[in-house]
Amino acid sequence: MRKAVIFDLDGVITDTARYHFLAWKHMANQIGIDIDEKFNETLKGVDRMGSLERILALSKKHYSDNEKHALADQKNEYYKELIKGMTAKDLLPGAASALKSLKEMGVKTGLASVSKNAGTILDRLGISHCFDYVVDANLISKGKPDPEIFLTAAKELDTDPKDCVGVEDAVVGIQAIKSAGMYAIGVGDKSVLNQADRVIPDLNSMPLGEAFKAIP
Ligand code: B16
Ligand code: MG
Repeated sequence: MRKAVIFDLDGVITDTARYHFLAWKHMANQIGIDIDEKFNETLKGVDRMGSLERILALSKKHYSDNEKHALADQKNEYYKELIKGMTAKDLLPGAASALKSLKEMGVKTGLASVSKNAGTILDRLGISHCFDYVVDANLISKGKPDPEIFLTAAKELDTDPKDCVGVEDAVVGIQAIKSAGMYAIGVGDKSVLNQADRVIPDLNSMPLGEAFKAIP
């Protein structure tokens, strides 16, 4: 039986994608770039500086490292304002019950988010205590699709990667889970997350109980 489940945050436990989009759009508009929701899809699971690089690639202007850091800070300040009002109401369907059931089954739980705001968001959602280990994005040197973040979670949970299940909504996240040698559950669209071992619409469909024991 699998011994640990490692969850992504944004798009799996809560939907902060909309807030990231509004904050990036606000920043981009101030330097004469516009982005739409379709473009925002390409930023899912990509870390802060990686997302900024993708946005700046839409412009011909060159930005120095100092300018880039100032723009990233500007986006983050706006994003922090937007997430101020988050509460347990912002948990995605099935998230709270899946975490509770796994605890009752004695399965360890971890969080693998590249967001430097993950700790704050977990506190606002009231679920910090539900995880045995949260990877601090500040300690990770390589973002998804590199497996580093999932391997770090497995190590800290003292569980062999082959005994872990990873849960992700982003293509790069599924790639990271598979490269880590774990079983990958995608949350979202089967045609997009086609590298996952199984795809579910939301955490209400998370395999639990007998279904969890049956995961190969
Ligand atoms: P921050 P996840 C990711 O969270 C988001 O999907 C991505 O859109 C965002 O750019 C990234 O966190 C970094 O977030 O600016 O707060 O550090 O999906 O890995 O939970
Ligand atoms: Mg995500």
